[in-house]
Amino acid sequence: MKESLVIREDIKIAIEEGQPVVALESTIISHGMPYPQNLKTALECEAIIERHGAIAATIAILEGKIKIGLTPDEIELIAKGEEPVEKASRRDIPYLLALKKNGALTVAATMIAANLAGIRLFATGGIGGVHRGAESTFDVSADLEELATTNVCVVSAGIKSILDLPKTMEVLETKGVPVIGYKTDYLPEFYTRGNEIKIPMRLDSPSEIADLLKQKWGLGLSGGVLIANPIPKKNAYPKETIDKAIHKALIDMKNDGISGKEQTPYLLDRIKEITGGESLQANISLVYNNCELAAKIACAYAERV
Ligand code: PSU
Ligand code: MN
Repeated sequence: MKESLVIREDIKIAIEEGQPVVALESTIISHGMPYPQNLKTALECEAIIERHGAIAATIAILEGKIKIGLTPDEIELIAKGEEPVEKASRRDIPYLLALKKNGALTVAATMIAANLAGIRLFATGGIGGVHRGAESTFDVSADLEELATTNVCVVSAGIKSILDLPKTMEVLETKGVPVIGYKTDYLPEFYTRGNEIKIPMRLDSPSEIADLLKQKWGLGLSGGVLIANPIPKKNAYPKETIDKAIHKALIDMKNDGISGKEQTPYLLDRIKEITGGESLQANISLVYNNCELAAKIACAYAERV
C-alpha cells in the first residue's frame, strides 16, 4: 500500500528527475553503535554523501510509516533509543506497519524500502550472512535472500567478519549475486582489508560499477549487487587482534544464551568492549568510506540513465 510509504519531498523530486540518491539504513544506528557516536556517524554519513554530489536518504519505519529521508530529529530519536525501536528485517515490516510502531531497518529491509521508492544505491557497513555454526542453528541473514531478489546495489566493507565468510560467499554465488571487489582481488573482511578469500570479480572505478548495474538491470536480471570496499588502510584493525576479539565474543555469546536477531548487535557491542572501543572507530571509518563510494557510483549511474 503506497500510503505506507512516505518520501521526503526533495528526495521524491530527485528520484523523479533521475538525480543521484543514496539510501542509508537505520539498524546500524539503533543496534549497531552506541549513543552518541551513532548519531554523529549517521549525520556525517549524510554529509559525506552530499559532499560527493548525491542526496542522502536515511530510511526507517516511524509510527507505522516507511519513511524515506529522515529529519535530523528523527535520526536522533532512533539513535537515542528512549522510545522503542525494533530491529526490522523483511518479515517484520507488515507487523510494524499494522501496529504503527517504530522500526530500524536492516540491510534487507532497507533494500526493500529503497526499491519501493526507486533508489538504486545503498551504503552500509557490512552485510549479514551465514552465521558460524549455521549447520546446526540454520541462522542465515535475510540480507542474502534480499540480495538475490531486490534491485539495489549495496556498498559494504564486505560481510561482517563475525560470520562464516566462505559459506556466505557460496550462498551469494548460488543466488546469482555479483560480489565486486572494489580495487581489490580479495574479499574485504569488515574490520580488516582481507587477503585470504579470493573475490571472483574486481572493478576499479565507479563508472565501471555503474556500467555493470546498467547491464544487469537492463537485461532484466533482477536482484542486488554487493560492492565489497575494503576499510581504509590507516583504519584497518590488526587481523590477529580482531580475530581473537571475535573468538572471545562468540564464546561469551554462547555463555549468555543469545540467539536469533540479537546475535549481531550483541557481537558488535561485545567486540567493541573487548577492543576498548577501537573496533567502533574502525566500523565508523569503513561506513564513511562506503558512503563516499556509494555517492560516486550513484553519480556515475545517474549519468547513464
Ligand atoms: N553493518 C554495520 N553494523 C550493523 C549492520 C551492518 O556496520 O549493525 C546491521 C545491518 O542492518 C545488517 C544486520 O542487515 O546488521 C545483520 O543482522 P542479521 O545478522 O541479524 O541479519
Ligand atoms: Mn539471523
